[in-house]
Amino acid sequence: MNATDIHFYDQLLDGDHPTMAQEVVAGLMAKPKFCSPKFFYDHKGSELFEKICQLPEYYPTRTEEAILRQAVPEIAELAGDNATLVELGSGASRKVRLLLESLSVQCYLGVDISRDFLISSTRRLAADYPWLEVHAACADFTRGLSLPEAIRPEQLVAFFPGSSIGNFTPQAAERFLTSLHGCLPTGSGLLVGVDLLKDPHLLEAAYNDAEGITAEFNLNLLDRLRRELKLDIRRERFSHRAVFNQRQSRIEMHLDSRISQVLSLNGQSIRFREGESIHTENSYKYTVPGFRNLASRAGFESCRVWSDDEGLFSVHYLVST
Ligand code: AVI
Repeated sequence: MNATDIHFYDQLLDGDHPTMAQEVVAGLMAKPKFCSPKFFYDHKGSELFEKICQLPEYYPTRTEEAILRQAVPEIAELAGDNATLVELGSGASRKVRLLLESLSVQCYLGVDISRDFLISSTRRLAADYPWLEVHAACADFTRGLSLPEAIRPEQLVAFFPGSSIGNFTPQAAERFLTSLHGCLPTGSGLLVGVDLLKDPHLLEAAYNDAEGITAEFNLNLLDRLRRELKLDIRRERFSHRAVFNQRQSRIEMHLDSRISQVLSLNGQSIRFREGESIHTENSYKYTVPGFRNLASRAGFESCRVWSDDEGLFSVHYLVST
């Protein structure tokens, strides 16, 4: 194996799942209309998300990184020797470098839905850490995680950073953690980043940045549907909106139709009233005890929680019981 070799598994087409076109049509025919945020992440969407992570208004990334940097000696102790690190939604695999530099890790598996992005990021990891055995699985882990046979089940630590858990509803997050619990041996670790409930002004600013990158990220979804599903949907006919829903404790992202319009997809007519929205993302914000309770209902015991001085973000080390 040379330094840039990775073990690659394409799991996206495994199993009998609806296609992207079927999922999108069902969402656009529903009332209210929605589209899963997992479809944000084509190559351009993944690049835009990396830009969001650098924005001054988007505090989660830098706050989580600072927490991880401080907590890494304790995380190393909890993870033990020769761990296998499984990163869910690995994206650019940037934060995991903090762990690879300090933990005793033998094997890494990155799991992401964005194929090219996953391959290039994991190849960079393999080149930068020649001692590391690098695996990459292109998969929609929102449907559950399937560990490739080559992954040793001992000493597993799953890493789910960035508060991506917040993009599930709390019920779906509990189901997801329960299914993760089912495929991790007892005693496995789960290091998960969870964004915290805070002043709604700070939250809304994080999803309405001055440069308009988040708007671009949201609207890029329409470009993707236009290109990949041959849907006559035009970005200039929609606008980005992000608001905090206090009752549900979540930021909602929407694409609002600027006009009344009719689209046709797979022989179906999809009608929009002026102002009608496609709900594209929820980003739930938790309290530390609220998230701990959710994790415990899914079979994970809380070992340690770290957060920043301002209480913006939390990182939990959970153990599968
Ligand atoms: C990936 N996920 C945790 C981000 C979030 O904050 O919900 C996605 C995002 N959407 C807009 N900005 C960032």
